[in-house]
Amino acid sequence: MKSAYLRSAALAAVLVAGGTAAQAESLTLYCAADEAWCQQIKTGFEEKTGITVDMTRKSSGETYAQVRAEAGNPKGDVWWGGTGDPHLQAAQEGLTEEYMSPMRGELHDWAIKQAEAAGNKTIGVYSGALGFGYNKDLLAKNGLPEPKCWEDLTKAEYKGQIQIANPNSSGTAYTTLATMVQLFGEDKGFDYMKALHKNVNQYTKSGSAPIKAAGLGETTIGIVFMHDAVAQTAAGFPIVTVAPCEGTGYEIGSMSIIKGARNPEAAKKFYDWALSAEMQGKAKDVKSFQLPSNKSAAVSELTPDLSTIKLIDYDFAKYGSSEERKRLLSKWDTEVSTLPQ
Ligand code: S7P
Repeated sequence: MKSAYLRSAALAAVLVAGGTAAQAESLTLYCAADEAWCQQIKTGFEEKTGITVDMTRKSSGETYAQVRAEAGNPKGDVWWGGTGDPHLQAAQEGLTEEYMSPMRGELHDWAIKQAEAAGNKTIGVYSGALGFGYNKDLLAKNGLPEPKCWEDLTKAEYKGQIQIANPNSSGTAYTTLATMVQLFGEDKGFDYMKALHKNVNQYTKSGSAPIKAAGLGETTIGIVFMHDAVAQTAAGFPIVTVAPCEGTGYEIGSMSIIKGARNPEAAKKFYDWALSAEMQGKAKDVKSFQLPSNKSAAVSELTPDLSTIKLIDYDFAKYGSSEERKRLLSKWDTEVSTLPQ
C-alpha cells in the first residue's frame, strides 16, 4: 500500500516537472514596423532569451484596432513599433499597462516625453520625419518636374502619379493627415487632402507600400516616412527622398505592454531588451533607418538627420488623443475619401 502511494507521488512529481517543461516561456508580439525588422526582432529576442515569440505584423491603425477588439480577452503581450499616435490613444483608453523600465536612463528625452504623455503606458523606440519619395526614372519618362514641396503634389500634372496609405489603417498616413492640419490649419489642411486625393492612384493599407511601389515603377511618387524612402534607394531602386519645403511632421515610433498580457514577465524582458543599444543598433542591418531612442545605439549614415529637416512642433498629445484621432479619421472618411477623383 505504502509503495503504491510512493509510486503515485513520484508519478505526480514527474507530471508536474513535465508540465513545467512543457510550459516554456513564450511571448505574443504585435509588430507594426517593416516586416524584415519585425522578423529580426523576433529571432533576436528568441536567441537572446530562449523565449519563443509568436509575432504578427500589421500596420499601426490595424494593430490598435486588434488590441481594442481583444481587450476583453487579451491575446497579445507587447505591441512594438508603429507610429506613436495609436499607442497614445490606447493608453488613454486603458488598453495598455504602465511600466517603468530600468532602461529609461539610456533614452533620448523625446522617448521619455512620449512615455510621460501617456502615464508611462508607452515609450518611444525610434523617430523619423515624414516626407515623400519619387522614382527619378519614371519622373523623367513622364516629363514631370521634381516635386520639392507638399503643395507641388496637388498640381494637376501629378494626376494619377501619387500613392499614400489609408489613414485608418496606417500610422504613416494618419501622421500625414495630422501634419497637414497642423501645418496649414484645419480647413486648409483638409482642402489640401482633398486636392491631393485628385492625384492619388491608390490608397494602400500599409504606410511604406507606396514607396515600395514607386521603387518597382508602379507609381511615380509615394508619401511615406523619409527613412522608408531611403531604404528603397539603399535596396538599389531609383528613389529620391524629399524633405518638403514647407516643413513636415514626424513620428515617435512607440512600444506598449498590452493590459492583461498573459506573459507579463516575458513582456517586461522584451521591453527592456527593445530599449537597449544592442537591439536598436541592429535595425540598419535590415534597412530600417529610423533614429533609435537609445542614445548609444549605432545610427546608420543613411538615417535622415532630423536636425537638418524643418520639423513642425507636432502636438503628439492632441493628435494621439482618442477624440481627435477619431474625429479626424471620420472627417477624412466622409469629406475626402468619398470625393470623385
Ligand atoms: O516601415 C517603418 C515604418 O514606417 O512603419 C511604421 C508604420 O507606422 C507602420 O506602417 P503603417 O504606416 O502601415 O502603420 C512606422 O512607425 C515606421 O517608421
